[in-house]
Amino acid sequence: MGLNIDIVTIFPEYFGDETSGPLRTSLIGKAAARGDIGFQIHDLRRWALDVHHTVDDVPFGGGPGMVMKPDVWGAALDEVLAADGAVDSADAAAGRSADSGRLVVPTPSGVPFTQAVATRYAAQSRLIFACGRYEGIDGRVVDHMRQRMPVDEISVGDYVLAGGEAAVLVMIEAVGRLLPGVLGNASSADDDSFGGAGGSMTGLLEGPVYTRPRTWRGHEVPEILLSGNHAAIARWRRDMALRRTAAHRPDLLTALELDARDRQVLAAGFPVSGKDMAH
Ligand code: 6GU
Repeated sequence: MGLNIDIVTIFPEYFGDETSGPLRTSLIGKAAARGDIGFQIHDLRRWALDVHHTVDDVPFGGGPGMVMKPDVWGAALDEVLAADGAVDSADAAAGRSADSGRLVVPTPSGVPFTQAVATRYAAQSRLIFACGRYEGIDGRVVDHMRQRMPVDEISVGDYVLAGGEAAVLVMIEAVGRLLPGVLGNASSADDDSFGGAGGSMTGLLEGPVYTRPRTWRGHEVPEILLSGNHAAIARWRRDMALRRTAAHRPDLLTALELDARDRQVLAAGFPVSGKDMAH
């Protein structure tokens, strides 16, 4: 019951403390307060045994930057894995401990993090995130850990971050909102961009949304949204989603089953209501 998350990092302060910071804020913070998700942050330098708490060294073969030491990471992961994942109070009362879970290594050379990966992670009982910095972690650490447990090397996008910490927060937010009881409106996950199993918007980017007032700085809310015709509104929303997907992410269209109406909407051109973001 619940998801137990361990994070090993040289910047534990990045993740805040027991009462404040990104893991105690908003939906994730409430889930943590309820015990639906638990966090244990570990400072990698605890396992660096020299006086300078060294965690990195020069790369074999030469080249720029530094590589994180396998002995330090090995000791850290051995100890974190040997401890049970933090268990919520219901688990503790029932004598349940978390299983060894999955090791997730954020890296720009990983496989892409997608909504499907987030959904798989939300069904786990334990995730251990190993945050690399510098040029990365000695490759033997992942090779060794793969012999002991499932290991995922994951990228959150085609750009390079200075370390895995921000990527871990991205993944936790995507996973956390999928946990039972976390999302305020259970159906809103299905309507999201990339959301939902089988809704009319599956695989599409979401179109624009509107609230009051009906007129703002001369811009009107689309008339159809005021019509009360729910079928027509659903069709309009799909049309807008199709156009936005074609404009922003044409690569996603190839995976969709388009009907005749969909094709007609797309042939009519690309104007995306709500104005384009990129200039
Ligand atoms: Cl997961 N880590 C780092 N350092 N850079 C990234 C990334 C992860 N995903 C994209 N860029």
